[in-house]
Amino acid sequence: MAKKAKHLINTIYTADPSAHVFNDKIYIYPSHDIESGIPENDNGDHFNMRDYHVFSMETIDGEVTDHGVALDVKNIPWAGRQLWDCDAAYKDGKYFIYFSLKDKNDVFHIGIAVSDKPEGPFIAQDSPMKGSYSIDPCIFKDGDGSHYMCFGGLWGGQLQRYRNNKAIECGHEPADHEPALCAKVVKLSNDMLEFAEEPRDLVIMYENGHPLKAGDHYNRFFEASWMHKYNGKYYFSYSTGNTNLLCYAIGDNPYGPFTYTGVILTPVVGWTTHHSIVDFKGKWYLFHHDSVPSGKTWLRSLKVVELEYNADGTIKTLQGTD
Ligand code: FUB
Repeated sequence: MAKKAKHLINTIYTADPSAHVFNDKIYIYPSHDIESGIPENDNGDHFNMRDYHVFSMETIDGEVTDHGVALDVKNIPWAGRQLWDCDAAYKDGKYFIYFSLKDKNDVFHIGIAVSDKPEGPFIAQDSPMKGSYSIDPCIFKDGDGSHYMCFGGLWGGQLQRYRNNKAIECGHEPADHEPALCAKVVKLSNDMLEFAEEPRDLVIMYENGHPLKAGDHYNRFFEASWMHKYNGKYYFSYSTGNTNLLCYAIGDNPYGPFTYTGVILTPVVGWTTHHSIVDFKGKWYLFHHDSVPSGKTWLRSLKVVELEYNADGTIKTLQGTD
C-alpha cells in the first residue's frame, strides 16, 4: 500500500475508527456522522450521532463491506443523546462494543453492548458501566489476556468535570503551569462488563520526568485514546484536540508512566482528529479521519495509511493532508 492515506467509505460519513483483526479480517467500528442541523459549538452538540455501522475488509486494498446498523440509540435503555466514539473487543465467544453516550441528564458515560458476531447486531446493557464517565473508550488486550480500557476527553467530553474519579462542583481545567488532566486507564473484570478497579491517571511525562503541563496544548492529552504494543513496549496515542495533532508516548506497562515521544499525524482537515493502530498480516496501519470530502467538521470520512517505525522504535510522522 502506498504511504498516501486513502478514504475508505463514500456511502455514509464515518469517524473515530477503531480497527481490530477478528477471524483474519479487519473490522472497523467507527462513529456514524449525520447532518443533525444543530449549530457548531465547543461542546460538540453538532455531533449528534444516532447509530453505529460495522465495516469489514479481507485485505487492506480490498472491498469494504458495510454490515449495516449494529446498534441504534433507540435500543439503549439509558440513552439521552450523542453516540460518540466506540471500540470493540472479543473474549470467550462474545464480542463487546464499548461506547460513549450521554444519559438523560446530559452526562457522558461508557456503555456496553454484546453480540456473538463481530458485526453485530449488539444488545445494549440496561445501564452504563458503573463508575464510568467522559468519552472515547479504547480497549487494549495485553499478552497475558488481560483487557484494559483507556478513556477520557476534554471540553465536550466532560473530563474537566472530574477529579479522582468523582464529579466536582464546577468543571474546569488546571492552570497552564499545573500538570495536565490525564486520560484514565483501568483493568476490566473477567466478564468484560465492569471496571476491576478504580480508574488510574495515565500520566505522560516529558523526558525530564515531569508530567506534561495543562498549558502545553501541542503535547498534552485531549481525547481519542489508543494503546498498542510494539517490540515489548506500550504505546499510548491520543489527540491534542484544539491543536489537532495525533501524538504518542511510550511506557513499560499499560498503567505507565509514559514518556512523550512525538507526533504520529500532523493536522488533518477538520476540527477533530482520531485514530486506531492495528497490525494486519505483518504490516502496521493507521486508521483515522478527515473532513475533506464534505468540507464540514461534523461530517467526517475514514482513511487508512501504512504506519512505519524507525529502528529505535519511534514512529515516522505522517502528514495529515496527504
Ligand atoms: O465523534 C465525536 C467525538 O469527536 C469523539 O468522541 C472525539 O474523539 C472526536 O473525534
